[in-house]
Amino acid sequence: MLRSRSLEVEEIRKDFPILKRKIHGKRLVYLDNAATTQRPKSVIDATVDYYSNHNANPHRGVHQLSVEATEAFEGARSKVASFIKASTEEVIFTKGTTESINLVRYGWGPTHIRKGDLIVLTMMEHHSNIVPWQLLARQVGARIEYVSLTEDGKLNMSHFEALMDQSPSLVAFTHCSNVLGTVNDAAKLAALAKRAGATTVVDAAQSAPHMPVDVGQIGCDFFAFSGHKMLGPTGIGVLYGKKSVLETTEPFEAGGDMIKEVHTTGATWNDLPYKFEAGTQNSAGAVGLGAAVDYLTAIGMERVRDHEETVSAYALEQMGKFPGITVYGPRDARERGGVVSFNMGDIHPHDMASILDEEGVAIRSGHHCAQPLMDLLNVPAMSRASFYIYNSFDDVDALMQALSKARNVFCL
Ligand code: 7TS
Repeated sequence: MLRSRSLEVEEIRKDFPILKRKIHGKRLVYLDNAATTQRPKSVIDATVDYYSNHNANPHRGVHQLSVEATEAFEGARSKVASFIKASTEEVIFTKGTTESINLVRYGWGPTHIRKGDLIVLTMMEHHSNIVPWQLLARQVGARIEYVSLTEDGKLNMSHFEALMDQSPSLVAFTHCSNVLGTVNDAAKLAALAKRAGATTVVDAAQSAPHMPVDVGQIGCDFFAFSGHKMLGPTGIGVLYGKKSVLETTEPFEAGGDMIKEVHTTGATWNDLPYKFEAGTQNSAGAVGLGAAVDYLTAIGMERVRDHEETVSAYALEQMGKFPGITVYGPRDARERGGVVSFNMGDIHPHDMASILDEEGVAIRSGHHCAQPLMDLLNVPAMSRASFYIYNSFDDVDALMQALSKARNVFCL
């Protein structure tokens, strides 16, 4: 019996073919959802159906298949737009969060950030929300400051506000940390940044898949997330940009479909969002993402959030009782997403992940692409369990049993 308060986990699991797999003869307990989630059959079927029945190059032909492909691609954009409460012209398809943030770095950055300007980041960012800004700062001569963290892994708001007093040009922050699980109050941060005159970029890789999102209510300028972390295919992601901000953003890549007219003397740009979608797009990926949005919407994002909070609270409770485990991030599940990072004694996280794998339990180990945070916490690496809609208390119990085994193996 797979117990959960808010979701029919047993029913949901039936939709995911891979969850029937055995790993080393054991039931697969997939707890690496912050890296990538699994895909339900409806998403797999939607991409197969697209390739089997509707495939052509969207926006490029008047023949029947091209019309169908265009409808499928634009239908997916409409679904994504409703999912985050944006308009379709504000939804740009990209490869994923990383490309979305790089689009802002290259398209918006050099024309808006000048020598001596301040870029504010936080100490809990993923590398993909650090390195693009380091490159931009190096290119234009800007400087970067990082918002410090409190003992329990939340943003130090007095430091954030002190940095706002320095009138930054750009404030880029994660909505939910992929290491600490901390959920930041994006609306509050965006409002403070806006009042200081800054443009805001929200890294939503770990939030959009897990909680209701309304980009207008958040009030940010850019909002980036990945399809593969929300049941969708790999190689498809989204950049939301506020219309007025996208209008002053230069194209990131140049080529087919992003232009209105090209002459030997120059070119003019297509309307939003096509100005940012050069070349043949990953239309099958977009269709798959549309199916993932349908799947999540049918469950309801409030319930997804509630379920993850329940499972995380149970995991935090169990880990709290377990001798020798250090858990990172806020103690209260209401302040975090479905990510629990930990260390046990001196066991290296890679050894921990290998032992857990023998029990069929898939977790991630390493620096989680957040090395500044690892440096701050003075650890080289962590183990991380991350949950989604198909995880239950039983998965947490399986994790705890595997952790007991690890403790015995290392005679702790
Ligand atoms: N931002 C955050 C907060 C992330 O967690 C990730 C991926 C990214 C950006 C980049 O997303 P991508 O889809 O472009 O790769 N995070 C992780 C992780 O925690 N483990 O593997 C990938």
